[in-house]
Amino acid sequence: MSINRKILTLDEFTIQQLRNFPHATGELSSLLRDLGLAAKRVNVEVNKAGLVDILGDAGTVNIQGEDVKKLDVFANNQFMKVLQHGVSCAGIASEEMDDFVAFDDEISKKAKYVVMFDPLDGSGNIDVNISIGTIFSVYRRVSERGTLCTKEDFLQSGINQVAAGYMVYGSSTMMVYATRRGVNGFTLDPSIGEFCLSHPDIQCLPDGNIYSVNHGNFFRYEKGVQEYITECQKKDKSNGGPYTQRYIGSMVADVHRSLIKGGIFMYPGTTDKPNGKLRLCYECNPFAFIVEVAGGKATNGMIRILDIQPNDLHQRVPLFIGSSNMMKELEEFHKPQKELAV
Ligand code: AHM
Ligand code: MG
Repeated sequence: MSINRKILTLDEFTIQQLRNFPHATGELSSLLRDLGLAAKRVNVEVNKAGLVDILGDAGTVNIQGEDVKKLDVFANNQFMKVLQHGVSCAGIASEEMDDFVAFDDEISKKAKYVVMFDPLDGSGNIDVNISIGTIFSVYRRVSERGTLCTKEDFLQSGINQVAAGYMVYGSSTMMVYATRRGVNGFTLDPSIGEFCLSHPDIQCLPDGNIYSVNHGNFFRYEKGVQEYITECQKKDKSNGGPYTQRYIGSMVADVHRSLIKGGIFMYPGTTDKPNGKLRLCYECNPFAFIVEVAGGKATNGMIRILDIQPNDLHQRVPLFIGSSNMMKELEEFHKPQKELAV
């Protein structure tokens, strides 16, 4: 049997990247490997989700006598534990938890990075067999190594991200991550249980013809957003339209599609929720970093997402993200009022 040695696994790829930087310590590579491991464990449970529903709901006991945990709690624990046991992470903050966690052991205290994550984004879609995902962000800590990490380590603007990525648990399972050097995508090969490089050097096309937004909220959006959405529908063949509307309701899947095929994803503010729904630190910053490294753009309608200084771990911001020319087009219509700015 011939083995295709041209395909790199995630581990091989991160080690290869490391060789280009003689002074690199390998801490980021080891952290990415840890995240990949947690993702594989979560993937197994996501695939069993339907079965678990038959065997017992969250809060009950399964046939092995173990507690059946809600999948998002399970995912949260997997990512937290794997990072705690690793050597590169001083602490985490998660969309699932009110406050950050500083790892209180000697190895973690010496670690260089902190990680923020949304362990299972789009978890409302689990019951209906629709793609869901994990989103993560890696920052270099600003507190002194050797001590417990602090809130300031987490409340950094997105521009300071060292790496960011996401996993999609979908028709196949993928891990995509970005560093300043580029965005690369890996698909889980279930036969060997490894993420394999399948989408090297992902570029976000400057143009696209898919827009992604919750139309149900249309009458709650600002006028400029409404006008842009209407413009997407009005375009004729001569100017590339009408655009196609796609909205899965799992940000990971919707933005992944925009990244691969070109497109724009929007979660604007509404009259009742002026800052929208999505969290700056767990959802918007990581995707803004990935999409910008790939050549796209991300704003809150006023300023670049990556320039926003977070003041709360769970703060929400409106999000507009995607292909650079579509973002330019949006900006012609959407000139929001200052009072909606962060
Ligand atoms: P969650 O973190 O509670 O899963 O919510 C985030 C999700 C995103 O993945 C998705 O884009 C959005 O919520 C959909 O919200 P809505 O149903 O309001 O359109
Ligand atoms: Mg989420």
